Amino acid sequence: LRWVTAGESHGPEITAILEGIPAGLPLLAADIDEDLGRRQRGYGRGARMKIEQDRVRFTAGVRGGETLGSPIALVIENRDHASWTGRMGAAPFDAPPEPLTRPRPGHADLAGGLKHDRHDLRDILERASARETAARVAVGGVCKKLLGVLGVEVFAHVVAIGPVAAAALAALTPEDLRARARASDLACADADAAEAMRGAIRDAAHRGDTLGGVFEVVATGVPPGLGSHTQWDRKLDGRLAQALMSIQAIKGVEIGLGFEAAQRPGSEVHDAIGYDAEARAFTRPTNRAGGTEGGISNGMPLVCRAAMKPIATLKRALPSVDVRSKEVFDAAFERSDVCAVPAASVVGEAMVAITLTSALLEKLGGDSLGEVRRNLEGFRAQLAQF
Ligand code: EPS
Repeated sequence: LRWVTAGESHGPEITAILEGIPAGLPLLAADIDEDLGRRQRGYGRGARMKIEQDRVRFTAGVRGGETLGSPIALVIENRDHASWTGRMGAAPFDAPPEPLTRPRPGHADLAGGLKHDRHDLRDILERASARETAARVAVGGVCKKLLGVLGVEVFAHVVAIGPVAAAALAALTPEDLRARARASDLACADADAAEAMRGAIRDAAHRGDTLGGVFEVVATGVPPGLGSHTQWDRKLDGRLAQALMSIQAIKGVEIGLGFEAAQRPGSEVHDAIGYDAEARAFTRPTNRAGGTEGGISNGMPLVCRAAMKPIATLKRALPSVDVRSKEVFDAAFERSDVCAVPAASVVGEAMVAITLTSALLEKLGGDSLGEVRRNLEGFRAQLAQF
């Protein structure tokens, strides 16, 4: 599987090209639009989301509601571009737009300006913007469609916003967890915690501040054997960590117990192995490994968490330096989200789906949906004989 995205936040559109999806997968724009809508919602989002109404347009790779096996091109319009044509068009400007010269601490503005020798920091922030994640969610939507056909479900839920954490929800089935999270405007399965989270976001907004948090991505129905112990860049846990860490504002990733495993003795970390003769499958009474051992999926649900820092665009801005005059000023502020953790959780879902699809197609091969399915059935029959 190969994919790239292109597009600036206030440019005309966001684009993605996805190559390697087998032919014959039923695929409708509506399948993708549902996730695009979820990414836009969520308590704590700012005014920009009232302007955008993200919808995908397939411009290649899909015909008559099915994939062709050729590269799939996905396009999402930036409605806000209409207000930016004089500042974001590709043709030379009639009059140069006012440059943005006061970098926001925590954003890519300064590091990117230094790297690319751009003094109008808009040249950096337009691409660094999390607007790009709309394209990731679209790519992830295609992957989720394929995974769904193969019995793999991926969903995310928010487990903390700022200092407010959701209760441990281990007693819930994945289906319940998913349903509760989907019903929440914070994507949080714990309704009491969600109420406190809303309060924390309101307080941060009043202070002109922003809030981060933690989301968890769960994948069920993942067959054992994805990824590999044999090489560093083929390890599934490493690939998931990279995929999640690459999301804008993510500063930490855990799989299973994660950092907590470092504090416990081995007897309270590793998952004992059992065997269910009827199902002809190995079983685990616990899933503290989070579904991977040795960089390979082990058949248990995959559980990853990602920590998001608070958004760097602060109404009550931090001190910064004007990159032209070198004078100290407050950092630039136009408008911002107060908290985008629920949105980031939808992006996390997409990144895990893309990573799993990639690993699954490596394991199974196949150029048509029928071939992939047959290969999965064959592998499952092999596992039952093991
Ligand atoms: C973002 C700044 C805001 C967010 C944007 C990410 O946009 P604007 O500068 O237009 O107010 O709304 O997120 C999206 C547009 C999106 O679709 O998620 C940033 O600087 O990263």
